[in-house]
Amino acid sequence: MSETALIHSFQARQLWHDAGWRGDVAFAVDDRGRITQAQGGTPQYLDGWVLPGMPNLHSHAFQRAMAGLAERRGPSDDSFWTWRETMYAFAACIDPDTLQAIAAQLYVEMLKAGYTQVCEFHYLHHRPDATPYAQPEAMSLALIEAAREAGIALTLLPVLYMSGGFDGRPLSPRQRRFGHDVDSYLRLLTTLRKLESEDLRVGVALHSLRAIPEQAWRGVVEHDALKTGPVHIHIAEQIGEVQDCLATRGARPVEWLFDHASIDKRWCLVHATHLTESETAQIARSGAVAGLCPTTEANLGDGLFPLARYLDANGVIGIGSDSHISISPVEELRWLEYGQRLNTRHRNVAARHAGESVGETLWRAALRGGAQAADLPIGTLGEGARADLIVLDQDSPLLAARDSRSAMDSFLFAGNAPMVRNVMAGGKWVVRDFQHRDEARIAARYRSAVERLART
Ligand code: NGQ
Ligand code: ZN
Repeated sequence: MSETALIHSFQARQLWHDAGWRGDVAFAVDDRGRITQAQGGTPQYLDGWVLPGMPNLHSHAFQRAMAGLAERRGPSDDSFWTWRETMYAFAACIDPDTLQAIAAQLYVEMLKAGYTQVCEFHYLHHRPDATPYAQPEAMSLALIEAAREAGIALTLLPVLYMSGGFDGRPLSPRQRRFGHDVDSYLRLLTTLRKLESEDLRVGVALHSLRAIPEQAWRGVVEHDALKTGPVHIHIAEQIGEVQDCLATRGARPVEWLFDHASIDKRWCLVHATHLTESETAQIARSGAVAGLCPTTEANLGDGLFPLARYLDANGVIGIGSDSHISISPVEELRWLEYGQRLNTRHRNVAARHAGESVGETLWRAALRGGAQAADLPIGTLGEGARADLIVLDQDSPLLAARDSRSAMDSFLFAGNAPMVRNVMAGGKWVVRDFQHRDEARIAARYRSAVERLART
């Protein structure tokens, strides 16, 4: 076979670039699933709005199967902390096969919704009794396999989780299966890094400041293993966490973090909800990504991120679906904007300059920040990038009579039925006419897995 036979050519009626929509754009995809300048045969015409797929920078896959199971009021005032107890009880029932079944279903749903990459913030490492699996990386492998089945790019972030509170207290019985000492964690990281490929990046996650004892901190953040690749951490999500940090460490979480690590573009600060003005400016200046998860933050009653101030300081944002109460970049971005509108009683908050579109501003920002947090060549359809794209449904009545000034806002604000019709991930059509290539089998396996869980 000649080399050109492996190049697939496309012609898009409208293609999204960082600078906006462009009409009648030709592009090609090579056999590695990357965008190439080279030319292939007759182009396939994409008769719709074509956008780079969205990276999902924060996921705890197993939590998808408990979506909707924590919405009934308990005996006391419900909060993030009571939700966490429900989540821990649920986490105790997940084994590698169940995790793979849940994650594959989740990743299929992500692709159908327009996410073409996911960062897994993965801490469910050991058996429920906290002993390691025969293969200590068994749970990580379940996630890798699920991503392969679904066809989504994965940034796996094995989580270091050492203590159960800011005072360095030991993990509670239900947290013990998450735990590592630094050496066993580094062994896991080394094993997983050997598996890196075009579709799999391995980074580092520190669960939170409260999960790393103060005396272990320096050894961890200064370790060579953290000198390259992405580093993600949960931070300042709840007021209780800010108060505990002040009480035990004499500083607010973001303040403490910046005083005890060199925070730069490799870092993703997940949630970063409760910030002072100077913390907001500091994150923006550092170039780190603020990993926003608006539907989860709403569901858990976290609070609202200071979006306007942060964007004015040129802060980098990305979005994640976190607890997976909702799987849709559209809904994340819509909630991000609507939270700000409800809070400020103004409109078009994310658009900081007259004439700017909210939808375009947010999609563009989340592509850029998501790609940075994922540390993969994604988020653009430029030369060498992964061919990760979504094609909107040209038959959707909501897109009728829309032009390049209005299409993105109609996509993000007007749709209830999904408008994502076709999805290419790594150069392969994984979703065609709203159907994932393997959705029936993956859904059937998911159904039996959750039915099994419901009986335990
Ligand atoms: C998690 N989720 O690790 O899944 C956390 C809850 C914690 C969110 N923070 C546990 N949304 O923060 O301790
Ligand atoms: Zn999280």
